[in-house]
Amino acid sequence: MALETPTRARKRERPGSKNTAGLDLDELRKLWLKPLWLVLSDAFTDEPRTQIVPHIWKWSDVRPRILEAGRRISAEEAERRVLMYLNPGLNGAPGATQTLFSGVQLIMPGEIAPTHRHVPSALRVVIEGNGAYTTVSGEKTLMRPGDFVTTPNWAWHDHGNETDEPMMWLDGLDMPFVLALNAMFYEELGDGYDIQPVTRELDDSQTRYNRGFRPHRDAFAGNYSPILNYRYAEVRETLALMERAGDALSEEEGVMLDYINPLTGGPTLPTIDAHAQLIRPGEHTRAVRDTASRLYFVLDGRGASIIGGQRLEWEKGDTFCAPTWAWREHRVASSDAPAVLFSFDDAPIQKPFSFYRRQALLEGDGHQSSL
Ligand code: 1HN
Repeated sequence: MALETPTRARKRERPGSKNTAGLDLDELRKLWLKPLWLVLSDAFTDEPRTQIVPHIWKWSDVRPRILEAGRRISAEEAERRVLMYLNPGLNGAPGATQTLFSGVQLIMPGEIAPTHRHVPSALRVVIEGNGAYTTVSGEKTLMRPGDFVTTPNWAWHDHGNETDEPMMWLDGLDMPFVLALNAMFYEELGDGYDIQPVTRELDDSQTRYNRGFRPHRDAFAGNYSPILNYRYAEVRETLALMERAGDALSEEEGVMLDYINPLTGGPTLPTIDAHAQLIRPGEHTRAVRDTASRLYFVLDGRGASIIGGQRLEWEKGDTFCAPTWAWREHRVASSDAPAVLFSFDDAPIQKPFSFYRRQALLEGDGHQSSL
């Protein structure tokens, strides 16, 4: 497999890595001391290492189980009725990657998920259902399939379903990152405020900020996007236009767009970047890898991806993850419809510190051989 970094010499064992130099390691251990040179090569690896493994959560497995949870526990009792997507490399710890949490949430007709807030930033992508709401910081939005909804750090948020069908969405949070920093805070708005007061018109933020305008002398000062809901219908229109215009980054990522904070051009949340990409029939994207870990959610269609040498076949509603520095490429059969992948990643955590690196596979035909 053409998996070697092209410019890199083979790794040698570092000279001092086995030399205890006659020191009494037991005595040192009791004093909470240890020679660095014995472990240097485990920590300072040539390239990123991760315990995260590629994995796919099939919607056909998840859907009946979350609906069963819906029969056994109320949204209010659960507070958030979520089945977590666990990475098999994390020994049951919450997290789909080392920084990103994901899961599926269900709200049945007539239910609410009471108002709370927390340090982790969150996003939702609607899987099934039409018209249930999320309210964030006094703005309510009715969510439709494929819509991308943001919930910034420490913003009050509650959900409810006033429709007559179950509502299911994908949750994405930077929770494992916040936990790794021991920076968690959480609180409930409390008695009488299970549903927070709605203080703004429906679609207030979309109308203000998603049209090429901005209120004159705008007072918005968040480090996140002011837009609450990015409509999937608009994403599809833009992807279709980009495809017609032929301005695809076709070789590497198909026709791809980023969800942005219109005030900065940057990501919608300070820790999470989100994207949508169209993979056209017959397309097979060039393998790329970067230091971000990410989750993909299949908005439409079906196809297959090779992630770190592992082939994952996906269809609408499935979620899969790509570990840090794993090559990833996508394909859709010529006989299939175009597919749309939503993805979110932790690149914004890395970029301010110059940790972020990206590479395209240039050898051969630009593809991994799959296992
Ligand atoms: C949370 O607050 C939500 O608000 C969903 O819908 C999933 C997972 C872990 C921690 C908080 C929500 C969550 C969560």
